[in-house]
Amino acid sequence: MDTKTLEMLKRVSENYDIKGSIEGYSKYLNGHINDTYYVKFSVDSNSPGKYREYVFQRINDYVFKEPSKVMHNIKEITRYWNLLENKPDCDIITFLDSKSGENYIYCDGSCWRVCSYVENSVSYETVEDPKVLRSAGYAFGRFQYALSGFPIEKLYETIPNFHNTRKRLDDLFKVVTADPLGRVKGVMKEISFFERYYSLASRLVDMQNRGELPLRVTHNDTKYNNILMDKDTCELLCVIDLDTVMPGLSMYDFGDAVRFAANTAVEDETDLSRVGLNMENYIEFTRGFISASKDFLTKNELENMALGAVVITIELASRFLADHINGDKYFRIHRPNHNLDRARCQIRLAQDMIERYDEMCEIVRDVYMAPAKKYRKSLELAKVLY
Ligand code: GN1
Ligand code: MG
Repeated sequence: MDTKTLEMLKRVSENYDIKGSIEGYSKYLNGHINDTYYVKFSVDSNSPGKYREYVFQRINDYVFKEPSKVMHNIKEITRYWNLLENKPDCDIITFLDSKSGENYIYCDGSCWRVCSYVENSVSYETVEDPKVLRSAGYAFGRFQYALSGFPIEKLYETIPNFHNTRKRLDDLFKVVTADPLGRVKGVMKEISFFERYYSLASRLVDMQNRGELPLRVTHNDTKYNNILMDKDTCELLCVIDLDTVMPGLSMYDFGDAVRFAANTAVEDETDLSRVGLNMENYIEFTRGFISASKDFLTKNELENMALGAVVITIELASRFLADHINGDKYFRIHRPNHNLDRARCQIRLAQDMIERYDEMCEIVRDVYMAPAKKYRKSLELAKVLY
């Protein structure tokens, strides 16, 4: 154990009513933004088997300029969630109150929060069983449904224009012009992709600006690994990573999940021949998500779900590429050119989605138009996995 980290975690823990002393910790490596630690406390030195497990997280304030607003959003939706009459069959992560009663603290100038480790839980990076992905789709659909009555004006837009894809592409073109590290010459082909698909990528923002799509409370980071499941039964336990819960479009949550979980390869795959849309995964996710949300979504939202997947994939590709050109300031990298690899992978995936777009739309339509019996069956199947 590194003593500096240990001391820091200790100082954080002193702000909470946590008993015992730190027995060990490990760092999670999968997030691109925050620093996350699993921390184990032995409760009583006389009975070594007794311990409590927590997750400590330092919020990245380069990305989240006002962490207290992030935590405000989380507090508000958690309160609402806990008062729901019809409890959703999947939970959301709850942060502990500090000694001063807030769901976060400041330590050494950084904002931290702590939650109990969810026992026997696991989160997956890749989809082993598409049926479990259906269950994940159900969880994210239920998330939106459960929060559909939440007074949206209570939420801050913690990262302004987070999914304003038109602006994301404009920002990319600006950094291309600035070219602070001379990296642009190596990515001309990639840049032309964004020029070509600029208007396609802007379509949802334009529809939103014309008032054709309602704002919802959205999760905005619906990666498969943001769902905790029971290690043994794959039962849904809870939705995590509530940092970007904000007003948004329903299609972004659908689309981002598809982007991550229905890729035939990982997010940063360098062998682009392995990258593409996994249609079986897409179908299963669609079934789960739509079965949980179809009753409250508008026809226009349902009709544009597949577009959400295309748009969000192009958008993330542009964000990775912009960060590469800008010197990797936003997304944590684990190797040189990592953000470029990520961007190329997302571009390849978006190209594949564009080619198969009609089929993607057909599938969504088939699922939401399915006669009640068939629809109920798909819902039941999703529930069997609980
Ligand atoms: C970031 O850190 P992580 O993995 O939870 C990013 C998302 C991206 C994602 C890509 C606040 O999320 O928007 O989709 O990486 N979060 C933020 O893997 O920008
Ligand atoms: Mg996140």
